[in-house]
Amino acid sequence: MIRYFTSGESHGQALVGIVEGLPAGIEISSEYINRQLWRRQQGYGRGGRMKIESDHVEILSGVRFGKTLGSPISLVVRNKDWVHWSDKMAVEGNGRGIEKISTPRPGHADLVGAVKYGFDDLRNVIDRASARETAMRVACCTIVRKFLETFGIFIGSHVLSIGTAEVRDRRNIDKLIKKLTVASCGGYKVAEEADMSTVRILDKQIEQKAISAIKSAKKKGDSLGGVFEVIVTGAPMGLGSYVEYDRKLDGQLAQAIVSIHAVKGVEIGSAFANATMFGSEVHDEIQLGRDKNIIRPTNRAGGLEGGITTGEMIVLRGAMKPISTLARPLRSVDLKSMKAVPSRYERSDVCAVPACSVIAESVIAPVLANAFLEKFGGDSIEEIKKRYKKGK
Ligand code: EPS
Repeated sequence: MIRYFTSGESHGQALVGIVEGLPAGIEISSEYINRQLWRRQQGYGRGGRMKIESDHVEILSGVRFGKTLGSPISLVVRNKDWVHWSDKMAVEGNGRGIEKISTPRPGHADLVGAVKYGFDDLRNVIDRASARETAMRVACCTIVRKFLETFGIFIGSHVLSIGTAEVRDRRNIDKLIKKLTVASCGGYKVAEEADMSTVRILDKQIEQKAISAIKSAKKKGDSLGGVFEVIVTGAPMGLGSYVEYDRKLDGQLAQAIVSIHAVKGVEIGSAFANATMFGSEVHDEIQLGRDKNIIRPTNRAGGLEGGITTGEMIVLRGAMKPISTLARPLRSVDLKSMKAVPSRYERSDVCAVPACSVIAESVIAPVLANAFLEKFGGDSIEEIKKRYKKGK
């Protein structure tokens, strides 16, 4: 089983990660991980912090001469902003003279986190609850992603909406996705195409609308969320299981996506549209192809039936709520004086949906890889390759 842990505060010295359970022999380099870290930092609507950081990973252990050893892999991404925060976020000392934050932002973890852990300074919550943590998640998951790519499984994503700027007529983008996914590395191709847009939207008109929406939200001191779509190509039939609730791959994928900061909804295939139709209009018929092979002319199920991959493209959507740090304050309460006050503002992004789509690509990799290892597992890439060839 692949597991990973991250540690680190947003304005602390560094983010640290450990990935454990990967087989030996995966080719990996810091350069490869850095590319994904760079992708996560892009997107129109991000705040001043992204001008400070240029995330680079250091691989400290678990890799030798460019290949994984099967042992735990440890990673570090240093926070450049730390130099401005070394007093406020010091590991040693007693914090005397450092201003305490006592006004929680509605929608953030500030209030519930402080009550839960008994803090009188919300900074203790803010810094770990920050989405900065996703930089290390992406770093850890990129190694897992490389493992999947070795077996022809490629993950990509694009953004469907930001605020009310939404791709409603999917015909053109579906055509484009179809064209791009003919290639064996289809998921990668979709990601590459979306990367060419600053908001990762494949429809040019909606892209412009989304950029304008972010601009006007920024002017108003407001923020925006949106919906992104993740696709996976090359996943064979039979990953996951229906036999027990916690082995259902759809449930596991949904958990991974909702675990991303500010993601509050997930959809598998065209689940919400399916719920408005008759069964006869929804279910993907089973037909015989030219070589008497089984084919599925449609994929409304999003590549998953009974918690198991069908061999079709996996399609997942996530809904990100608007960022909860607002320049235009909402009503809040000062927890020290217990008086009504406007919520606090600190530097933040206006919209991070494009970044979120890249994070979603990453966090589903361990879920898929674990299901893959369960079926074709082994201790080294060579061993797994043999089993995959036989069992596919
Ligand atoms: C975040 C607030 C902002 C974002 C941050 C997430 O950081 P800061 O408070 O330093 O301006 O930029 O995202 C990142 C730093 C990142 O690397 O994605 C928050 O409160 O979640």
